[in-house]
Amino acid sequence: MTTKHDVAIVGAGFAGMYLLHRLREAGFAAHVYEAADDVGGTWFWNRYPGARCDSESMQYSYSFSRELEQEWEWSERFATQPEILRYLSHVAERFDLRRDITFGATVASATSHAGGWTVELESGERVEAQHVVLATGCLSTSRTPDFPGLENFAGTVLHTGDWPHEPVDLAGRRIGVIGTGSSGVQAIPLLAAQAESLTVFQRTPNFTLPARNAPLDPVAVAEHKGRYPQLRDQQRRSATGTLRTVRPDSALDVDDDERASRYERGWRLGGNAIFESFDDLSVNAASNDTLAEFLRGKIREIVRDEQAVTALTAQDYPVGAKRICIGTDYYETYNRDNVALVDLRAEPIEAVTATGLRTSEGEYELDVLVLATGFDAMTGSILRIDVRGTDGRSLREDWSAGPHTYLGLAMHGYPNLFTVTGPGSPSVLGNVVVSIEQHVEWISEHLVHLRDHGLTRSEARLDDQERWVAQVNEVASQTLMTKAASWYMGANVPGKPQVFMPYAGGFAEYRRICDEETAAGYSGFRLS
Ligand code: N01
Repeated sequence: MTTKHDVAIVGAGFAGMYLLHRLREAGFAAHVYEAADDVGGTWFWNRYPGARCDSESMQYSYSFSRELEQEWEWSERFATQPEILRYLSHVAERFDLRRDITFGATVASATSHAGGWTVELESGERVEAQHVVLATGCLSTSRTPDFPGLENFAGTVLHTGDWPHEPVDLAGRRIGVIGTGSSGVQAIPLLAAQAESLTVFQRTPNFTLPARNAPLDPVAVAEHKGRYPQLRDQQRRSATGTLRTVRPDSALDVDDDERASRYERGWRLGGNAIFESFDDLSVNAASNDTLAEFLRGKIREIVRDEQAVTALTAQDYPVGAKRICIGTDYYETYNRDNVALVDLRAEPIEAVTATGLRTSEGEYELDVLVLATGFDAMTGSILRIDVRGTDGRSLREDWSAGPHTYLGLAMHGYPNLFTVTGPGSPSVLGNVVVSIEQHVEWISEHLVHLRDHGLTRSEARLDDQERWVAQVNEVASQTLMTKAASWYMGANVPGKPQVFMPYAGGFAEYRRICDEETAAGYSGFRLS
């Protein structure tokens, strides 16, 4: 027997969960297919020590339910992974979502036909749906580089993006970590505190800002909750989906004392506050250099070992061109006696051996190897599914030179298929929950429009799509974001096309464009 839905949703993270709720409310028969055993998406898998969000909890949460946002109590400024997972589990309970989610269901393929889509699960089960929405997440396909000899390692190999659910005893072990992006930066201080020794293998130094995480003050929380409607609205009308207020001048327009004082303030406030200092840090290389120098100065102040300082300050790209890291005691950890930093630019990895890791300088003996090596970002989770559009065309082939979408929401040649926070949308460049809510609402409204007008098919027009791709590239080229080998560019996956994937024009502008599309009766789509 084949199961039939109006809408099949892939993924039960923040996006799939809200979409299910929204579509149900609109009267659609929607069902979610989720590979994991429960809700949570990226927050289900990323259970490494220290995992927490770098957007503030009062802002990184659903705004669609007044009751939900009033009743949920966040405990810290930046919520830990377990707390976010508890929140999502609470949301699933509160809105009775699990009854329409099949867990342990990995989608293998999705094939378009005249009546909609056939979705096939890895189990062989087939599902029919008029529409499919890929709510598969931007950072959910973890990536293990092809290290020679990895399979020979006699110790334990762990990936931050696929951390075991049972406790891992790391006490007194000799641990090696490869990778110093956001995941590595969060895990390293906690691993160092447990390990006999911790060796960090760094290829590219990052810029890390102090989180200044703290328990939330109940008075401030009550005040925030009292103003939630207004503050959520402010987030929606911002460039980054946050309450950040950026000073409207250039880092080059003020004298050295004023510049240093603004950066000091941002450093003291923690999180991303330092980006409030000036409005040209992401577009003006000379302004950006002043921030880079300030941050290198902080590293020199904190870290005592000269060799470590040299490796940690050797960034050769603008601040923010690789995603900024938010850490707690990250640089301080290099002052511990049991921590060593290995600069892979000076001594590249040759192989993983049975007993450790060998670089060009020799072998480091290890019991545990932690891979904080990131994700096949933005396109990985979409292309893991064999998506076939009209006339059997393949999304993997169509995107072989980089993703082409219309507004990061839909693709020409793939009618009735939608993506949440897909490439070509702002998604990862801000508070992703705000982006998710906007996409979910746009898609739901679009499906209601189709139903109300007796339409069964919606396909992005090729010329509008190509215009959007050009616009995404044009906007990115006006920023400094393309000036690093980052996962935004697909540069972390060998062989992946190097194009800047998210829309860098800001969330508010993007929302305006999407609203315009709706107001124009979806002129960028062929509806029939
Ligand atoms: O992954 P990454 P991540 N040999 O790709 C190194 C979000 N996130 O999991 O820079 C040696 O950033 C690689 O080196 P290089 C957030 O958006 C959010 O840390 O390619 N090293 C890099 O140092 C974030 O940006 C939160 O030279 C290799 C590291 O591995 C995104 O997820 C927390 C290598 C990978 O860094 C991804 O973060 C965690 C190789 N072959 C994640 N291959 C919060 O909200 C890779 N590396 C706080």
